[in-house]
Amino acid sequence: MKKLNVAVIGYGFMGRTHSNAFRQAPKFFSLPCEPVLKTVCARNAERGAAFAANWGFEKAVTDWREVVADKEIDLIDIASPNDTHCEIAVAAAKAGKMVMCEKPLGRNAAEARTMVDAVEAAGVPNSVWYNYRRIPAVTLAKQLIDEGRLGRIFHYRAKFLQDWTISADLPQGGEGLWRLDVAVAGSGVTGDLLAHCIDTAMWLNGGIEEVSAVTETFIKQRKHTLTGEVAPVGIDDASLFLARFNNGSLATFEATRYARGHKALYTLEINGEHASIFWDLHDLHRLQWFDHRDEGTLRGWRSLHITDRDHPYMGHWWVPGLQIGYEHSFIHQAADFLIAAGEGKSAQPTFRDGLATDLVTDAVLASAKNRTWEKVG
Ligand code: SOE
Repeated sequence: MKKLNVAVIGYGFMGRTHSNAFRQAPKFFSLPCEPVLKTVCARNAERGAAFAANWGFEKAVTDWREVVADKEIDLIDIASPNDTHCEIAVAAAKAGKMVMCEKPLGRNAAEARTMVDAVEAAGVPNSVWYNYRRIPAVTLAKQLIDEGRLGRIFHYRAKFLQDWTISADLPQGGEGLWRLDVAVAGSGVTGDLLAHCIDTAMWLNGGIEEVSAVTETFIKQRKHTLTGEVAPVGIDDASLFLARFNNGSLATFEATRYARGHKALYTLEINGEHASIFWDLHDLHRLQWFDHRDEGTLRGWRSLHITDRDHPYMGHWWVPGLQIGYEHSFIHQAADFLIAAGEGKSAQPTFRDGLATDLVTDAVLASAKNRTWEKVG
């Protein structure tokens, strides 16, 4: 089988999810090419070497420019902090490489647009890792909506709640904590958590027309890991917004890292004329479904266990009734990407889809700052 040489840039949490995805995808999916974990790029040489040995990369390098210049590399997968995405993606596309990028695509829409221009000018397959689209229950929700089973959509409701930054002693910046450093991350929960909610929402329910947002930074100063100095915190700790979709439905979105007790509670609910859907990341293999057309005496919320061979992606896994998990959403995306790339195509969400999300997050931040409704650019 044709080999496709992969370089992964970054060796943190996302470096692991992506590397695992490329390792597992060919074992469970029939792919047009075999991904080969050629090179991992890590700023810390020792950690990079350990990562390479653990995941089976042929080598580790410390400068991403080496993999861009390496003629053997076919696909560059960016799993490094947000401030590196744009420069690496543009260079990779110019070198004719396929490019995958961890979300959010850019720190803002201007960066994302530069990245879209680069991959589209080069004509290279691309994709952004908004992994929750490929949780089978969420993919099934998309199918049910596209089949028109909900009828006209009235409401969309999404939340992404965490609690890991409540302590005022937590520093900002550096490995693991760059998400708190606005220069690196671009924004706080808006780009990190709401971006997931927005990506799924626009996939399921179409484009967002306008938003009205409020954000808050609860802890105003934190020590910076790299300088040792106490510095102002520039990220949003919580971000909430109202939205109107192009299809006329109304939405509420909320993301925070200050919801004590919630670790990664991503929930979404859609209310249509005939039916409603509810999904919860903490119970990710279930889709809650209510259909008003059911016989009155038996009408009620059904809890669908998404483990059957008829359900999206599940025919590739074990036997009906046995669940899969979070990491499988990345495996599904790697498989979908490699299948599309085999035909020279991109896999959704493409860089252009990633830009659409960044345009909404920019509008959310502008709305919160200006205290106005903002049209999505
Ligand atoms: C933040 O804690 C984070 O790891 C995000 O960066 C991921 O995108 C999200 O899926 C889980 O939470």
